[in-house]
Amino acid sequence: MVICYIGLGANLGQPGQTLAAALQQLAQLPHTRLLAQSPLYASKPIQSSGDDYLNAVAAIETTLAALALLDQLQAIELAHGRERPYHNAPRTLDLDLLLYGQEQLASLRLTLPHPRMHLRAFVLLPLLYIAPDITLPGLGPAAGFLPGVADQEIRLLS
Ligand code: ROI
Repeated sequence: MVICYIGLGANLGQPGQTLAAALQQLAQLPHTRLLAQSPLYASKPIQSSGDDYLNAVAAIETTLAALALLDQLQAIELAHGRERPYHNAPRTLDLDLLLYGQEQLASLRLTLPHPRMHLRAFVLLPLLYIAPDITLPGLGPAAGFLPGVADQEIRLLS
């Protein structure tokens, strides 16, 4: 069993409904259990334009291999009409594999930990909500990166 963290984001369509559905789909993945889900956060697009994003982070426990999990995440994105017309385009659903246990990996398809997760308030805040003491393999405690994202606009939705 490996504990993994998944980042969820959406800013097209019905982001609230989409994230709720995606969390259910994560809970129903084969060989996987949903351990925790953060509340929803609203944030201004980073390196992009368009409507505000809704973001959340989920913790799962799985026996799926990392790439098999990535395949499952991409299938859920596609089921929600995810298109990739251009880099960082607005999206109906983005599922990022942030952490796969303690794995450190840099391959064409997958980099672990997610290479930009420690630079983004929309990942760090929901992650720290469900895992306040978490350490990012190779990088150190996630909380140590909060000062670096303090200028990014984000708010917790109740
Ligand atoms: N910005 C915000 N606020 N939330 C996201 O989920 C998000 N995802 C992305 C980019 C385009 C980098 N910006 C984002 O992929």
